[in-house]
Amino acid sequence: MTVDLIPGRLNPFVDLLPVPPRRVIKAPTRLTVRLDTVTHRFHRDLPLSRVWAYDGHLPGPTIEVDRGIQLEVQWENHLTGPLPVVVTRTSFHAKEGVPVQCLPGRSGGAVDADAAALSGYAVVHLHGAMTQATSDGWTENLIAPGQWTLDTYQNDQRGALLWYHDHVMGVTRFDLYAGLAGLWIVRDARERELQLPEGPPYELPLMLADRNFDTAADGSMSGQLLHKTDPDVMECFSPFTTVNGVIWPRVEVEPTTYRFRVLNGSNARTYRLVLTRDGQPDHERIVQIGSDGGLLVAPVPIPAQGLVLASAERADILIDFSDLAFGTELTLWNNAPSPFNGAFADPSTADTADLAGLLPYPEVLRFRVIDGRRVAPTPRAVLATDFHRADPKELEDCLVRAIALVEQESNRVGESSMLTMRELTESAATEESEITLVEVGPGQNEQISRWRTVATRFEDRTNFFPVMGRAEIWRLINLTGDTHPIHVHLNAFQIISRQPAAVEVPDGGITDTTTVAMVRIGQEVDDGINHSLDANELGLKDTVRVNANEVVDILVRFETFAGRFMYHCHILEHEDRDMMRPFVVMPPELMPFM
Ligand SMILES: [Cu+2]
Repeated sequence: MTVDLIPGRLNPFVDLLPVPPRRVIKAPTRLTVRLDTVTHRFHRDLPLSRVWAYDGHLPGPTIEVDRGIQLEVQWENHLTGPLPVVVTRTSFHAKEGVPVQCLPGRSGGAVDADAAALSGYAVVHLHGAMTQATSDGWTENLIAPGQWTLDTYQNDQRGALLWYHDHVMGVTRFDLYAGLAGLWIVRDARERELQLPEGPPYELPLMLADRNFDTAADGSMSGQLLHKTDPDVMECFSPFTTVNGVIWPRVEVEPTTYRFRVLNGSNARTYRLVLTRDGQPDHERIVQIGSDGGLLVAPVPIPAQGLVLASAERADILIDFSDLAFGTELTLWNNAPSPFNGAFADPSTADTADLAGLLPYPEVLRFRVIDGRRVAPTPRAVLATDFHRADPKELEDCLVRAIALVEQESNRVGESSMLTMRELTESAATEESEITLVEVGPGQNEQISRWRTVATRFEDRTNFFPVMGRAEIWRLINLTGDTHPIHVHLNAFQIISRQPAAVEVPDGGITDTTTVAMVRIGQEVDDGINHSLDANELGLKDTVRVNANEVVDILVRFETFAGRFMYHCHILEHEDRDMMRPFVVMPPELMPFM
């Protein structure tokens, strides 16, 4: 099957990569950012699209602020309805052998009238920020069109690429898809000591996001944004990859080193980015220096298979073009199938469409070398100096909280599954247990613990009251067949371990309130997934991929701000129903009164 079967092909690499406008903040101040309905062109050959955007730009302006500079933002909601996205769910998965999610147009799906009636309620969350609870964008604290809110951002954290986006309860997937996302960069002294490029032309943000469009009566693509799902796949995986709001752009680079701040801002699609020259992977020229929470301890190569970024993950990478002749072209491709489960793919075929993997167009971005300064600064061997990996001693006395990632099929025909994060509590021997965890120790000794479900839905009672300043281990147990990028608000965390697990869920084991499973941690499953941590996952993270057949332990420690926050899956279709839960950080002195 070739991509020629798919109507609506656009020419790749014709538009230049746009750079969102910058707001560079050097002193404490108050900014006003409007949420507006505007038009935007996603590709030279597409009509204008109606979108919702911050300050009229898609993505919104990049806010760049020095560490410790407090910024107030007055978010003014001037959105006008209806939602600038047609939302549809088709009744079939494939059409003439092509999955309908690979095609533009509604594919016979009815328009979701509830989504069409959305008028523009909004709430802004700054992802990756240590923000006081009242400004963290609690999912239910909405502002209507015509209203505004004033939020305070301390920016007192490591230099890092953050991003701000909408977080409205139940419809985050539509509001981000409509365009409500922008970048936020905290800069600190350490990265200046390292003389890393700061700002264009040598530092460029790359916000990736997949989009689809409706078709006009003549079958041509209209600019109308389209969020389409089908009975087999509840997540929206759209065929066209945008970078900074433009489909498959081209960037002209001088023969020197560039710094790219990469974010996967897609609803659901995972990217595994492969850079090729003359059709062959060319990864030696890339080093990764940072991840979600800022600089790594040392530069690392990207994984040989490609740089994997699930929704909301970020990478700070340097690409050295200094050895390349004028006119040389390099291409960035995506070779991650959707839905993604962590399985390998061959990087040498990254330029090939994979319809079964809902990847009709693997193109992402083209680099073209032009004249300019020819310099190759040597990357420094030591990057972060304020961070060390937790040693096993530090973990010994930590409280362990366990969370199961669970898919529950709907009992109503045609309705998509529910995904939930089920908080577990260890059962006493006398109680009925549901999840049995078997850990295989070094001496093949089996350690068995039993757990039962205490919360399944967002509205269920709050169970997590972490004490401020005290480290905890959160154990994420994946009972589903897909990768879930789990995001924790407030402080960044360390990933302690990613372990294979053999998971058995008996028929009928998942109900509204119970979760029955046998999970053997450490037992390899022949699933083609490398269940180990990549070198680029050893820094500070705020979003962690939990692949199929996997248990991931993260070390969290909340500091500075008390209050009510959230953690959730960052596949927006999962977050919206209902993979999200609250937690409350309490200062230790209040614990006796709780
Ligand atoms: Cu998920």
